Amino acid sequence: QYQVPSGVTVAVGLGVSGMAICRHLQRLGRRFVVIDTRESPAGLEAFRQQFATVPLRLGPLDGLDLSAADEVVLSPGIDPYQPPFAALLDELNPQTGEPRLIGEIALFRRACQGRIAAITGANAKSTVTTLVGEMAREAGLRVAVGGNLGTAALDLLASEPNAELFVLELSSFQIETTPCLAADSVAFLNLSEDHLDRHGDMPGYRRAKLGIYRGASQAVFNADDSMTWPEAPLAVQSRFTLGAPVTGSDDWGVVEQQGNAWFVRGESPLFPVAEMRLKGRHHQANALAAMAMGAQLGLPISAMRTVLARFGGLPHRSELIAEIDGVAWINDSKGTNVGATLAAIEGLGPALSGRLVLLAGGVGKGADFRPLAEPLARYAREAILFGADADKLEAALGGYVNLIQVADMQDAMAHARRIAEPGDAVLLSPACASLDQFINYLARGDAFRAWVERHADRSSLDK
Ligand code: UMA
Repeated sequence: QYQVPSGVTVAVGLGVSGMAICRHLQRLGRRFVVIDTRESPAGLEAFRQQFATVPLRLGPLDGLDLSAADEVVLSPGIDPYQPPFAALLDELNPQTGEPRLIGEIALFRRACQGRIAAITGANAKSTVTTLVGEMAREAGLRVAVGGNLGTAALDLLASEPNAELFVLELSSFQIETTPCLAADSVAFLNLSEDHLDRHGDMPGYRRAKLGIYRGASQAVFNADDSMTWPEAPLAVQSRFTLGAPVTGSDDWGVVEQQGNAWFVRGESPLFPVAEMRLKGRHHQANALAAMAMGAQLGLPISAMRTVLARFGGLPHRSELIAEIDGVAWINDSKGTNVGATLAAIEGLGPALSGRLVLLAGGVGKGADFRPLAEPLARYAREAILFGADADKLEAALGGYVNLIQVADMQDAMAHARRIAEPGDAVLLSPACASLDQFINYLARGDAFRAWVERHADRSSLDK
């Protein structure tokens, strides 16, 4: 039994957000206690050093009595629908009139003085967040960028107190515990299967993401993906499409003019797609979404165009590491779900003179891998599978593409090196989380990079 003292705030989770929540509560001078379900969470040392006098309870949640707490602030990794948190879902804090169960982003909303732009979606949200941040900076705004990507939102308030605009990438977990974000501009980019182990099913996952629209004054969504559309119209809304805008609309789109693709807004041409440094259809959608948000935030097209001509992409997202003997080695370790891997295959496949060698596997989070089968049949030489859910991948892809199962990513890379031919691309886009064999997707991508760079050196020595 652990009864939380009355009148305190409870911070749950000792990860990146948990530490940011603690620092924020301390800045506010609030009394708080901290809980983590793990016996020895990774951040324990750092916590004890920074918050020596703050009570901490570790281990299973049974017997935890939260009834006296003012407010419970969850880290995104904690499911609010499990006991003892679920019982608080409909309760209000008598002091603020807000729900007693909230997350880091709700605290951020309360404290933030600047404008907020927020981006969600199953995939590409980091790229669009980064683009919008760069565009705003190019236009001369003081801007802070973070959230699910990079620095935790609450830490931005302390590190960039004078920012005029906060550009946040938000996950479904973060939105779920934010009663009303009331952002100046939000974007919901796309929806495909991910995190079903937590949200139960696609309607549950979608419902969580739709929460980004709560209280928003302007919104951007994907005309080609009806799952992203708000359930009730907002005052200002812009749509983007990879095709031509609907006649009479001011949608953002792409049209062919005399053999060249142009970005357009409604019927007005903006600039040729070829000016953009990032290649592939999926990046055109990202550029359109970023421009639509930029326009809502009052940024000039010239600044947005400059950034698109310069921006070369983020690490671990379809990142070209090296070409060895005519074979491109591409790190898309951030491809942690089927939608992301599909985007990488369909973006890269048509551009190759050879074929794709796909390295995939890890923890599948309950996803259906079958949507990968057709595109792999079209573009792949072989799929090399490893990790916890390799069998599930094999069952979904067998008969469509040549397959082999190996023990781990290192073996997959060695095998890829043997079978790849000049003009091919070896693509690490696992469609799975990495947690069975790596600390996170960054470590997986770094291991891929290190292997490629070692072999690139050796290959140039050989010559
Ligand atoms: N955990 C417990 N018990 C606890 C607290 C956490 O077991 O009491 C576990 C969680 O189940 C999870 C891990 O610890 O497996 C980390 O969870 P967390 O909430 O402590 O995570 P943070 O370190 O605070 O990092 C979170 C985001 N992580 C998640 O949502 C899982 C980070 O996004 C984000 O950068 C950070 O906050 C700052 O905002 C990472 C991520 O993987 C990149 N996000 C998912 C995604 O992009 O698909 C949503």
